[in-house]
Amino acid sequence: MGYEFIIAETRGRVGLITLNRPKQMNALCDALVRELSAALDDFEKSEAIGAIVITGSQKAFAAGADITAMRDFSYMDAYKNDYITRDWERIKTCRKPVIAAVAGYALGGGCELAMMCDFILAADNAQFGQPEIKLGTLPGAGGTQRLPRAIGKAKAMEMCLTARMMGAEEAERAGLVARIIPTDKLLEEALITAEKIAAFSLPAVMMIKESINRAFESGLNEGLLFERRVFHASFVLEDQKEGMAAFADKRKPVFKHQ
Ligand code: DAK
Repeated sequence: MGYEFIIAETRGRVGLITLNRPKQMNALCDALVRELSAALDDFEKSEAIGAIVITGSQKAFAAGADITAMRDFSYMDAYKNDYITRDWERIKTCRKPVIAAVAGYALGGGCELAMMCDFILAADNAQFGQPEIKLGTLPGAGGTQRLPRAIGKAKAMEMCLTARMMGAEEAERAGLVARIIPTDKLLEEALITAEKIAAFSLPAVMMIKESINRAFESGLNEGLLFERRVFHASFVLEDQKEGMAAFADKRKPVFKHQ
């Protein structure tokens, strides 16, 4: 898999995508986002992959969209070309679980990219922020919508209006990240977590992801109804029969991901 701005590799049943523009702090140029989208396509298609990790370097997950690339855009450049959007949306539509393993800066589009993943594991040096206000613009890839849902209105307003960065401890307290991990252990721990998920029944994992995502897009009753229907549907899975039989037989289940 030859890419210029990312490295895509597999580790067991995990697809690992490393953002790789070190000189620009992994700033998200159009080509990088296109490659990210292509790598997600490949992992999504592959029967051998059950979970995906997106990471950066120890210094920067991603310092946002590439400012030098977009500084001279006209409205029509951005609008007609649907700037970054098509490939950007690919992260949201991924049906397999995606973990963001964030060390260093996750700013602007970098923070928005992390928030589009299913959950964030943060290194103890992680710094999250939406500093677009300093550039005379605003978060444009979900920041004004996902950040308040994750950490509440007060903190989201303060961060977006002042460009204040949030460290890992505050981010964990506020609910933005699932867990903090020492920086030098981040990738190892993210891969262990992803491998654990990937070992479970893939369709059951996908059903859980889909159901939890409904919690953000529907009222409680609609969400509960969706969950009930998916739960009932899970009885069609061979893996459900295997999982419950294995529990009764006091042995480890062997999932076939079907
Ligand atoms: N773009 C381009 N280059 C960047 C960059 C960025 N976002 N961030 C860092 N760099 C480059 C720097 O220019 C510098 O390059 P050289 O001067 O060495 O050539 C190199 O990376 C190292 O950066 P620094 O010298 O500044 O390093 P420091 O450690 O002093 O500071 C920093 C690190 C991350 C705090 C600082 O570089 C910084 O503040 N960077 C800008 C952060 C920022 O403002 N990010 C928000 C960008 S706006 C959308 C999708 C996405 C977006 C919008 C829409 N759609 C789907 C529609 C996203 C928008 C944004 O993210």
